[in-house]
Amino acid sequence: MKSATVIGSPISPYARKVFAACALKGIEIEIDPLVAFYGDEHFTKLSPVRRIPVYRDAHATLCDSSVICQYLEDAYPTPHLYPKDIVKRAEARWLEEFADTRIADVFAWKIFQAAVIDPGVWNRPRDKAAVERAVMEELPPVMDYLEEWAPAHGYIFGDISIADISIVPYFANLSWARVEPDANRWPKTMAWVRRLRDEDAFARFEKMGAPLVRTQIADHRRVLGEMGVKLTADTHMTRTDPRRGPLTVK
Ligand SMILES: N[C@@H](CCC(=O)N[C@@H](CS)C(=O)NCC(=O)O)C(=O)O
Repeated sequence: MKSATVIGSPISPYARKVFAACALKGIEIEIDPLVAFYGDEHFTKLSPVRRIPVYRDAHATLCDSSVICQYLEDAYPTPHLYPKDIVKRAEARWLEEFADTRIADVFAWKIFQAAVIDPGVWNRPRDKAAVERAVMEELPPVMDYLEEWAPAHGYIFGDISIADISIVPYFANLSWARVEPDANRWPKTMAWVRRLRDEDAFARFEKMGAPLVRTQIADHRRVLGEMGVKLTADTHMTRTDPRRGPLTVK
């Protein structure tokens, strides 16, 4: 049995990208559901930029979802998550990069942060105006671009690839911020996203994240344990005060 530990809360789209890759590769994971910003000193040793997810198996301890997914592909080549065709592979990597940067910027750092993270982590009021501004001005160009790539059937490059895995988790965070892009305006994208969110590799972890958004951070482990999630015996979340990591750029 292939097994690994992933440090990272199912609330994080980057963590769910890694969870989905592990699920598709048949890797059984134990989760330390560390919420971003709450890592202790031992976590800083594993992740010097203090970001989740961190992946650990018998051979490696790795930071960064893209590095982790590439490692999983190298270590466990089937099923392939990167298209074999060189051009498609490069395009898939570009879409991964677009997800990790621009989609993250709008969906996570602007919308989800103002709606959920600011009140839940930083004790700041929910900034409805900031959410509305991002939804009106910044979301549409991202959705227009995705609509160019979204397939009418199946997945972007035939089989599920790193492109699908990287993009789709952000839509759950958008739902948790109570934002649903218009399916009439972006029909292909919203149907493709729905198909993937219904797949076990995504749905299972989205189900773990959903209740946590409405749960006190101190109770996350208990709630996940009650859901039957396989948790690590130890946690890197021994602090109760949140701290931003050292990176100022996204
Ligand atoms: N490039 C990283 C980004 C990971 C990331 O930004 N994670 C967020 C949570 S979704 C985090 O840990 N933020 C903590 C911080 O910025 O201090 C990856 O792909 O894993």
